[in-house]
Amino acid sequence: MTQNAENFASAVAAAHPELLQRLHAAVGDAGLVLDPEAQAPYLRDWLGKWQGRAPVVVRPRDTAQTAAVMAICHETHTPVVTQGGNTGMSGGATPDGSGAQLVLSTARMNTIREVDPLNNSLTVEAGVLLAQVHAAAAEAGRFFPLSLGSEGSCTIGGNLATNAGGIAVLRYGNMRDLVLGVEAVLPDGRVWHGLRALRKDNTGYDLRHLFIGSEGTLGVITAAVLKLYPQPTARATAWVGAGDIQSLVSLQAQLRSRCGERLVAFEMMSQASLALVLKHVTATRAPLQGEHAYHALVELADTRAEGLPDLLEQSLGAALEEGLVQDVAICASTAQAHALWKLREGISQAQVRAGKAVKHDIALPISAIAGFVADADAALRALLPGVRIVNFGHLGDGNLHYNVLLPLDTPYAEYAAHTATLNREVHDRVHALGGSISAEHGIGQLRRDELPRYKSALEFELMMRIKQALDPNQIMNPGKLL
Ligand code: FAD
Ligand code: 2HG
Ligand code: ZN
Repeated sequence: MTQNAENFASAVAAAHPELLQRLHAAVGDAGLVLDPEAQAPYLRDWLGKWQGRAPVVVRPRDTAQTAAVMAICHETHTPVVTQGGNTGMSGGATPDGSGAQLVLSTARMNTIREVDPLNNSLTVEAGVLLAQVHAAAAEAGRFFPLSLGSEGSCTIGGNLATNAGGIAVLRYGNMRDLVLGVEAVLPDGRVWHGLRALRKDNTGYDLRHLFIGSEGTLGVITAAVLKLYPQPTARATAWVGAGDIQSLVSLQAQLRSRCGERLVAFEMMSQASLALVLKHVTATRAPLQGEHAYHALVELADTRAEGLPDLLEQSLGAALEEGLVQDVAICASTAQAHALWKLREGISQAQVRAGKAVKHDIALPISAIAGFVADADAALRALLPGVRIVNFGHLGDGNLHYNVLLPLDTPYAEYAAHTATLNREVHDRVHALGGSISAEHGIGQLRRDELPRYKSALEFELMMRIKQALDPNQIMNPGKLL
């Protein structure tokens, strides 16, 4: 330990002597992070938007150690912020600035407990990375479909706690749809063993769904049973340029009818979003000649290759002839498909480099998207002339990342003021159309204060009652979600 770390450790020990001793007894040296330098990555989110403090970062090795830690926190009323890969977009995994909230990292709970190809299921601990789940499923000749740009760093626990979405929801659903069972440590340290591997179980309330999407506010998810699917062996990928967003809305409906389950992704990006990636992400090039107001990345997949390329070609050919789309490029190789996905997955990074983003992760009925975009674009441009709108997302799910980029050097007070105004402009419109202000990123601390405006009083009260029932001492991720 450095001198600095020793000083910090003794300051923590002086402030919380019993707590630290008991935590040490529960998780040992390897499970405690006291060195401020080693703690730093746990105290800040990846966007650099939130910075917190914590007396200690605890890294339990397994469910039993997590239960022991939670029992201690329950007795001492110590607030706990659970953290997986720390890739969240809403500040849910960052402690506040009080220095009182302990961070519980699941990083060491990273065992794949069982793969059962006959049952098409896989049991994993919460700290296993999504990419590791993909690899384990593939090794068993199966497929786990959740697919996010952050899959090399995000964890299954985080995916569950945020009910993550991503690029394959259109075909397979979001994380909630991909889970058979959950194991969780309750705020008082008891373990709920809900690791059932069943597709049918009507024995009362389905408690796993309470933990999915709960953002660390009801307990610590320690393991899960995930659904596996047949491994698609053939893919056909294309890029499409269109003159307006309504054409893409119509195209996705047409492709759904023509291709059925084989349509696995329909991702949209505006010309401004594409231009951002081309400018800020290395080794990328424009997929089509000329500019189009909107673009889509379309992918079909199947366990049989026969007919797949023809189906894509014929479907997009028909859309071209009809004038629904302006241009199409169909990939001739896997390398070409990777290059297209790099464009889509580069948008988040490009935004970080290009400006200060005011993000809106919204869901709308797909039929309302074009009207919303026309209305919101006009309103925002009237409000802030020259504003950069970066509109992209999972069009096939009705999920837009309707982001606004302010210049990188925007002073904090101005950024905060614009954020409040833009949020209100966008979210009021979304709400009026029956949409959601968080489609897939969760509420965290980013949207907490906005939530009561858009949830009915009854819905809010029911959520509060559930929180009270499971976490009466309010120690699980205080200041997030509710
Ligand atoms: P963290 O960020 O560590 O935590 C997120 C929340 O879950 C926090 O509230 C935390 O307290 C809670 N939590 C974490 N683990 C547990 C646990 N074991 N028990 C209880 N609570 C827990 N998200 C999407 O939905 N779709 C996308 O397409 C998408 N693309 C992304 C692309 C990039 C490049 C990046 C950086 C992020 C993207 N995300 C996306 C956001 C993020 O990756 C997801 O929200 C992911 O599910 C978070 O997982 P994590 O392990 O990093 O969780
Ligand atoms: C995506 O779809 C992610 O790429 C990130 O959900 C969205 O950066 C964003 O706003
Ligand atoms: Zn997304």
